[in-house]
Amino acid sequence: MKNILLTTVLFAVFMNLGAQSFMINAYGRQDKLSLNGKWNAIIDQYSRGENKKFYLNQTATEDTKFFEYAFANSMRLDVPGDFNSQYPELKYYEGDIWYQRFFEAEKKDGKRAFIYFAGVSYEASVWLNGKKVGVHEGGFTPFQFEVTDIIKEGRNDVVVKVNNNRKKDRIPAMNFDWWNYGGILRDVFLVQTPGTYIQDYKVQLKKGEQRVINGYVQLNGKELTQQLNISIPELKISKTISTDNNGYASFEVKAKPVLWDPQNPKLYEVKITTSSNELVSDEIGFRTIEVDGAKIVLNGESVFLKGINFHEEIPQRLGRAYSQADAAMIIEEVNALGCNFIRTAHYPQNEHIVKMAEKKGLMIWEEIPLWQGIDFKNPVVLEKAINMLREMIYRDKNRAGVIIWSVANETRPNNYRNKVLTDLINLTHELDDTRLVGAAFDNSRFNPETSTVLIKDDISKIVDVIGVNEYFGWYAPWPVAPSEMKWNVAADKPLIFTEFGCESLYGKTGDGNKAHSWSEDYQEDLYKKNLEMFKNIPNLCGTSPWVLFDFRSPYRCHPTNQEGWNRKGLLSDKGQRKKAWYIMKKYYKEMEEK
Ligand code: GCB
Repeated sequence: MKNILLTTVLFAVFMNLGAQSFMINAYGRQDKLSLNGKWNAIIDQYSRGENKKFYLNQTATEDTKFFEYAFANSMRLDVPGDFNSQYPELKYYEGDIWYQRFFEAEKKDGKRAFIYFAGVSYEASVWLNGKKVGVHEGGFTPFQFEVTDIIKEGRNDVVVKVNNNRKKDRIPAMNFDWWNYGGILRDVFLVQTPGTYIQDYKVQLKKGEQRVINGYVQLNGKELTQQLNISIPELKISKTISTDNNGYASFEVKAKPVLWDPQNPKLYEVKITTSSNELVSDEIGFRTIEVDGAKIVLNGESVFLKGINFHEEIPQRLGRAYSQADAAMIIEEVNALGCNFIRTAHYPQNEHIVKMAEKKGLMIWEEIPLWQGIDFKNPVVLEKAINMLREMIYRDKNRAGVIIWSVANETRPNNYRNKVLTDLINLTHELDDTRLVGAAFDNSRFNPETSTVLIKDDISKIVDVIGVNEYFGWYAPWPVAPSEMKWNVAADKPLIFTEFGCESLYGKTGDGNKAHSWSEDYQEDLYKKNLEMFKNIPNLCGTSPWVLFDFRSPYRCHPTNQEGWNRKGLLSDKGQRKKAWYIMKKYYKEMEEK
């Protein structure tokens, strides 16, 4: 009975997720129509829209009929973009919002059509011309639905119901320290492909080799056995391969690429062409990343990660970041601090950010939103986490910049959590043996008898890299002088401080010894103390302060110091540099000179 119940539950999850693999690199496709722009929208606070068939977008024609909704003349929302930041009355809104727009399409003989969403938070249900095409759960990864048989020549009508309620079985769950932005957050396209198209590919250095590129191509369609060409013109590589009955072909070529690294983030144009003349192009870098004892080794040389965390948010606009211009603004501030590493906290951020970071020589820690408070007991949650992990790795496996996949942030040991994280770590290694697997822990503890910080957590033993979030001087007082603290946390493997810091209000001066002064002076002093402590940690391989900008969070209620902002930014919400910024800048400059 228990098994039947479990099977039913898991089946329900897969049905719900729609589980259609999206095409990799939609941005690199030849035939795509942007569906960005103004969409009509209806607020549906009590979730009556499905019952009332909003997706049919009807207007009354008979004298005896009427409809209590209409997209025509309704409110308008920009896509991409979160809805919370677009109207004052939506600031705190959590629930259903229905989006609708018309678009003109050309129906092309023999071609397939897909509606592709780069990210909708948190759940999207999609209808085209009145027919339901699917549902996707998870706010930070792409999804697509095939609409070949539904799309019409001329005017088409697409309707999306977006829901951003927080729920116990969602990821993240009921509570999280950032704004619960809902909406069609990222780009939307109609992509048209040949009958058989390139669904997926991987082109990377072979594990442990600097002179061998390998990978695969996966086709989707009826003509699965084809000849494909993979070329990297600058490396004078042009290789023809044949796919098998399942549309799959792997390949391996010798090559002497200039390796991607932060000083020279070299990317090569890679083109994949099928017999039906589909061409997908990408820009791909080649590098190796390994762990050697307690060191992180990039292209054979040990590297120190000079990092920073940020949310996918433009604080000056009080909303989510979604465009290339937004990515440029954030990455420019990362560069100004002298970083070579970012942690895209706490979820996969949009591809503009990931690609721009890679182009600017930043190594990336990418994470699924398994953030505190997760209901690990519920098997449905494990299935959702697996799906999010698969989608993140699937989307970004060709990005040389991504060096670490992280499975969680701040989860406390118990049997259920240990089982879920173990499954996720094993799966990550299985899906990608060329990158490192990490997680961020907040359960290291100071032992006063030995003046040593230790961790007791079985999961810390099975990650490749351990991330520690430590808030001495803020959530916990300094137990002894920072220079007297010893660290023995996973001493045999690389340790990164994935978070440290404290709040300060830009422009506030005050007592550098008092946390409740909320002053830049206190924050500056806390940073100095941390840097002092870092000197005595032999396995320290990187630091990533929390956080680049002040960011919006309903957690943060102090009426004058916070006003709905987490104030741990090195930059204020207006982008002004706080005193601690200069401390970190100097530290990273010194690390560069070492
Ligand atoms: C943490 C969390 C981060 C929070 C931060 C804070 O440990 O990982 O998401 O925003 O602390 O400011 O408390």
